[in-house]
Formats: sequence, C-alpha cells, structure tokens
Amino acid sequence: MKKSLVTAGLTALLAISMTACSNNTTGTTGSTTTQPPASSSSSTAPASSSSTKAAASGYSLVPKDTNGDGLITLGFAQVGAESGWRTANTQSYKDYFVEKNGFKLVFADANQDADKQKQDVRDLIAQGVEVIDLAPVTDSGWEPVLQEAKNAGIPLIVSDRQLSVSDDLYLTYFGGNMKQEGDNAVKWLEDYIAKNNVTGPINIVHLQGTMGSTAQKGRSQALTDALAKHSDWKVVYEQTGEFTQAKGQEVMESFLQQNKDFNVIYSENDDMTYGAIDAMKNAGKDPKAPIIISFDGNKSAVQMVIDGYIDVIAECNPLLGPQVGDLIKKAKAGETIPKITYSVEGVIDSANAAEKIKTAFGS
Ligand code: GZL
Repeated sequence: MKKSLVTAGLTALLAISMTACSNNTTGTTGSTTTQPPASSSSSTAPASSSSTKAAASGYSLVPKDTNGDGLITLGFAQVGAESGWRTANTQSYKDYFVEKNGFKLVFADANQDADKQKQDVRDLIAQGVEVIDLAPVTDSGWEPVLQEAKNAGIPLIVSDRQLSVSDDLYLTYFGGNMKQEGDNAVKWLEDYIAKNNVTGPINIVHLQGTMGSTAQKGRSQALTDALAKHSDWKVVYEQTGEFTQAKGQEVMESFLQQNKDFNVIYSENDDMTYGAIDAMKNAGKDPKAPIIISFDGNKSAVQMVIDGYIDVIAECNPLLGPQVGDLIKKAKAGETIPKITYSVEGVIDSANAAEKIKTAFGS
C-alpha cells in the first residue's frame, strides 16, 4: 500500500502506525493485474487486426523489387533516439532488414523534428526506395507527402504511431493501440483503489509525451476519460516531458517547487518516469510514496517495479521489425494485408514483473 494513499476506516490508525509500516509499496495489488500478461515484449506477439482488402481501401500499391537486385529496399523514416523504446525499435529494424532476410535498409532519423521528417520521406522517395516505413513524430500534415509517395509508386507503411489520414494513402499500420494502453493503465488504478479501499482525492501529476503524437494523444485521452468518470480524480499538474528523461526530470522539478499535494504520477513513458523519480530524490521526497504509472516496459523500468518504485507499466512493444517485415513479404506475395494491426499489450506490475523481466526489451 503506497504511503501517500490512505484507506477508508483505517485512516486514523494508519496515520499513527504509518511510520512503523514496512515500506510495502504495491502490497497485494499484484492480483489486480487487469490484463492477462501479454507476450508483447517478444517480437512474435499475436496481434489483433481489422482486415480490409487493400483494393477496398483504395490503396493497391504493393512492395516490388523494382531494381531487380533480388532485395526489397526499405526506407525507414524513424522518429529519433529520444528513449529506450526508440533505441530498441531502431535496433529491431537494423537487426531484421538485412540481406539474409531479403532486404536492404535505408535509415533516416528525424531527431524528433516533424518538419525534418517530412523532408526525410521526400528524400527516401527521391532515392527510389522500394517501400517506406514511416514512424511519425506527430500525426498531422502528412497528406501531401503520402500522396507524393503514392504518385511515385512507392508503397508506404505506417508503424509505431498512427496518422490522421484516409485509408487510400498508406498500405497498412502496425503498432500499439495507444488509447488501449492508457485504458489498461487507468483500469489498473481503478482496481488498485477498489482493492485497497482507497478514499480521498486522487491528485495526479500528468507527464505527457510528445504533443501531437498519437502515443501522447491516446494515452492522454484515456486519462481524460477517467477524469470524467471519477469526480474525486484531479490532475494537479500537466506538462510534456517530450518522452525524454531529461525533460521529464525538468518538468517534475518545476512541479515540486509548487509544493502541491499529489499521490499519483501518470507518466507516458519510462524515460520521463526515470526523470521524475530522480527529481523526487533530489528534492528529498520519497519516490516510493506516490503511485507511479508508466508506459513502455524497458528492462530497467521493470526492475523498478520489482524494487517498488514503479507500480504499473502499460506495455508498448518496440520490437516491430520482424512483424513489419512479415507484412511486407505478404503484400509482395499478393496476400490480403490488414489495414490496421495492433500489438497485443497488457500491464506489468508486482504480480508478473519477475517473469516479464526475463524477456523485457532494452537495458
Ligand atoms: C510508442 C512510442 C513512444 C514510446 C516512447 O509507440 O511512439 O515513443 O512510448 C517513445 O518511449 O519515445
């Protein structure tokens, strides 16, 4: 039971005996895991999908070996290198898209700059790659560039984060369902509160990811929906930490200077969570006092669940390379390709962290 949350009926007793309690951080919450442990940390996680025949979506381009070198040249327009998730995602592409698997990789790093990324895709088109995979920094303003790729006859796949564009501008999407990830995290908190008879206000510090990315929009929407459902939940601070550890620490430091009460941190990725924990430590605050909700599932974050710092991680699988490669091969062979395929993802808490750390990605 986290020190900063009190339960109904035992409030007075707990207040007296709290100092004597062992620091049992997540207590019996493990049984509140609200999702069956998913295997999403492996790159072969099953996925849910809504099948739409390519032709029906008004998109008929498929990958072809146009230069006859016996390989499919993939141009990968990556977000940047902002987080442990991103590093693992990039590595999964560099490991998979090699000649022995029938591919050649051309890699572009947008350094988290949405405008640069649009130029990156135009450069890949100019280089004549045979298929493009776009992991978009943010989800808007892409129609012209996608149309240029279509006009050039280069099939385009969207991965990791979705786009707000019509179906006839891309071949398929593969990645996480970010709203579902947020709903998974919210459900875990609701179950924790019920199971531990927590009363009193739930004061939430909300560290948002890169604004305008569907990772941030989906995870933030889940919290917005929860606030509408629970009148005693309140966001006492909301800032973007841009999915980086440094910025996450910086925004948490500025919040702590306000000396406001809080008992939950809802942090939209592990790297910002690390920064927030460092900020609490540097300010002389007990980082194990609040409930900490994080996203992704880096190995070091799973270890922090085991050590009682993080209470729950909503999984987000970065190991997309092999599954994107499989979709490309199926499309090339003329098979029906689902328009959307989501990774199946659950939550990691004290109940399954010891098992999950065995296959957790990254360091
Ligand atoms: C999610 C991905 C997000 C991760 C962050 O699919 O786009 O971007 O949650 C990463 O760690 O920076």
